Amino acid sequence: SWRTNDNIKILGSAVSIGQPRQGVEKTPSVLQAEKIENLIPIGRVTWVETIDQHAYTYENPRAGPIRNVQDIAKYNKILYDKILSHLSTEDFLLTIGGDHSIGSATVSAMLKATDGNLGVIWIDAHGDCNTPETSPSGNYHGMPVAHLLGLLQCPIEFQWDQPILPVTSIAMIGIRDLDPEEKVLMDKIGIRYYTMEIIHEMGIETVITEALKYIDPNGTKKIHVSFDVDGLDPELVPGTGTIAPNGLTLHDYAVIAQKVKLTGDRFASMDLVEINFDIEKNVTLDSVKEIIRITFQ
Ligand code: Z70
Ligand code: MN
Ligand code: MN
Ligand code: MN
Repeated sequence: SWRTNDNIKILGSAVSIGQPRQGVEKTPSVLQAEKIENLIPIGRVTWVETIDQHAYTYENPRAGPIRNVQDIAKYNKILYDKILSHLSTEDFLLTIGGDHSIGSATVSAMLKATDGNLGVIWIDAHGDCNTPETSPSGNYHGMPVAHLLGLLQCPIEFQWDQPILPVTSIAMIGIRDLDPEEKVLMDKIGIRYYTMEIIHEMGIETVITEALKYIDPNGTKKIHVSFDVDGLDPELVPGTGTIAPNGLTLHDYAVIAQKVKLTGDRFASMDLVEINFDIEKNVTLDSVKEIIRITFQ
């Protein structure tokens, strides 16, 4: 099996303020009650803590072109600091959301922890590359990648000296629902993304092999996987806020995970986000459990 000496630290990120639907913030406590840690056969697994958005946020529903921006900024700074304080180099960090707004905090923290020596695989139906100017929704969960790349003008609360992610350090897989201006921006900056169409053409194994080579040409970086479950097909994950048909299969994810795990202890961290059991529980929970098994077996 894979990396038996490492400690797996699970951090719950009970946050929904990056998008409009309630429910996604309950996922860490549901998965803790389900004892998903028992599905992880390697290392010593601990639930470190769950960071509740309500403990840190204040009423400020619409402050400018990013909804809840002050609240998200405050929450993400706390998450970023907690990751850096809890994480040691021997740990694997699994952050369970919550919506994908947390992705800018987790990746920033990993960039800081690795001195920038980090490659990111972003599994998603969406590009998450909107800026306030291109976003049709104003929802920050559609913006964390743009933020990581330094493309967002953010209020001072959102600027705490986060490192910027070079555009060549991220590859996106499963993409099939881009907003028109978001796509223009993504193509302009040349971010690497593999659409479902391309995946069907190339095959998932070639895609993940090429993606890893692209973000980490010398095979020396730590690898972070940010997994938005809407990257999977909605038949597998009906319990998510923004459904996009014709997604990845669990077998596709197994191939991705297999290649990522071949990096050994350089595979350092993962986000699991946008799971909303208020929308659907049975099928979605089965798929989430399968994701955990595939990742850690
Ligand atoms: C759209 C927006 C989105 C989910 C990201 C959707 C964003 N592009 N939705 N992840 N689940 O509002 O920016
Ligand atoms: Mn998405
Ligand atoms: Mn996303
Ligand atoms: Mn397919």
